[in-house]
Amino acid sequence: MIASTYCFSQEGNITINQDKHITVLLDLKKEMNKNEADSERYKIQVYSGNRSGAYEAQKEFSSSFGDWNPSMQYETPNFKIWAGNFRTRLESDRALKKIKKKQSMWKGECFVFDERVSVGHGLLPGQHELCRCCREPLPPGAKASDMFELGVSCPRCHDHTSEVQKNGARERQKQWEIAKARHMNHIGTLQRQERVAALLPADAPVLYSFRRCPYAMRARLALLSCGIRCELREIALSQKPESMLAVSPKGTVPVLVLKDQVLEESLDIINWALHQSDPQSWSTAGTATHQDAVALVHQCDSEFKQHLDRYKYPNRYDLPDGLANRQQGALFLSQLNVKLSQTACLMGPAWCWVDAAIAPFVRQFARTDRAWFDAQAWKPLQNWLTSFEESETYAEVMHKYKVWHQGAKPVSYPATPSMN
Ligand SMILES: N[C@@H](CCC(=O)N[C@@H](CS)C(=O)NCC(=O)O)C(=O)O
Repeated sequence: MIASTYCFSQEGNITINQDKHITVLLDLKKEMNKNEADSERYKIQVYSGNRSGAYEAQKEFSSSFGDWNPSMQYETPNFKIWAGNFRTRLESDRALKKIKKKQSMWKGECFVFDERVSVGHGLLPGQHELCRCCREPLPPGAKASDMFELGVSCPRCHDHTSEVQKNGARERQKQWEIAKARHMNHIGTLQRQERVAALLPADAPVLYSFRRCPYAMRARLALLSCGIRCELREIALSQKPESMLAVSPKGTVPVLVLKDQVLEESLDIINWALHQSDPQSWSTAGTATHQDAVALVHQCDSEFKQHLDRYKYPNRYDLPDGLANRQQGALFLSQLNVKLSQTACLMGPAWCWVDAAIAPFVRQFARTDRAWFDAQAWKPLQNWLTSFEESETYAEVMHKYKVWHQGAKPVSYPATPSMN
């Protein structure tokens, strides 16, 4: 990159000949910044309350501070408006200062947060912790209250969440503690990622992936089970990297780039991985139930996935709600439940590729309305899903990586040196 500056002090003219790539790089950097994991950023909560209040606050806020992209989030029991995505505390504090007191018509206190910490309006001393459940500032003395449970409830939200929701929060907290105990930073510090990257073989396969994509999850599960370490490139679906599209123009994840071939289908990746080595005996090939296994996964990927998408995103399909599709999807889940009431896993006593291929989709379905899912008479299915979500494997598979960009230092999947 070359940038040259000529100053003509006499005339007071300055000509800057800027390499055209600089603008492109700056745009790219801006985009990267936007995509970086929110958990590493500071945001400002400007509203917390009911839905209509949230819309109102969002509208009002956008008219003055549209650049800070106020977005609506739902965290039981409140709708919240979060604005900005600031890299440093200083930046967010400056932004907070600009949010005038007049806007305190918004219910509650405006504050900056980076997961756990907040400050009050106008930078008055107001440092306090947030409840990890409702993310509202903890009232004084909250921690001594019977209604306080770390990660689960505080006196403010205790009566607004059901026991099922509290149980969900307990699980989340437990996962977080397990990860912490294993020194597995949820966001993965750079130094740590670099250390693990050193474990990558020179010709490691490259896996383009997206953390929450169920197809990518199943591929990562298989790669982990088969002991295949890859260079992981986390992508943003809204901005797929050129290098990925160059090898796989269809633009879906996962994509596994090998020395001599590119695998663009999650099931092909699973097959390939199982052919390399199968230390956990995940393969059903050659067994009497192989055809059933393939048929079950096919049913998941076709009918069930269609219902899942419509249940989850009815708006995208012009549906008033997703309830009919929930009912249809539930037929498949009942079928799985019957299987799981006979054996611990879908194809027998041990977890195999079929469980890995289907569990990420059941997870998505369950999370669309956890209370509803938990209320169904599907104990075996619920236990199967919970033990998956509580496993170390799951924690590894769901490790958070920064969005990859061309030129970034390679990062390893798995992110934990001891895994595989
Ligand atoms: N049949 C493919 C489906 C993969 C797929 O649809 N992945 C989604 C993410 S969950 C995707 O990449 N969609 C592209 C997009 O949303 O732009 C596979 O099994 O790998």
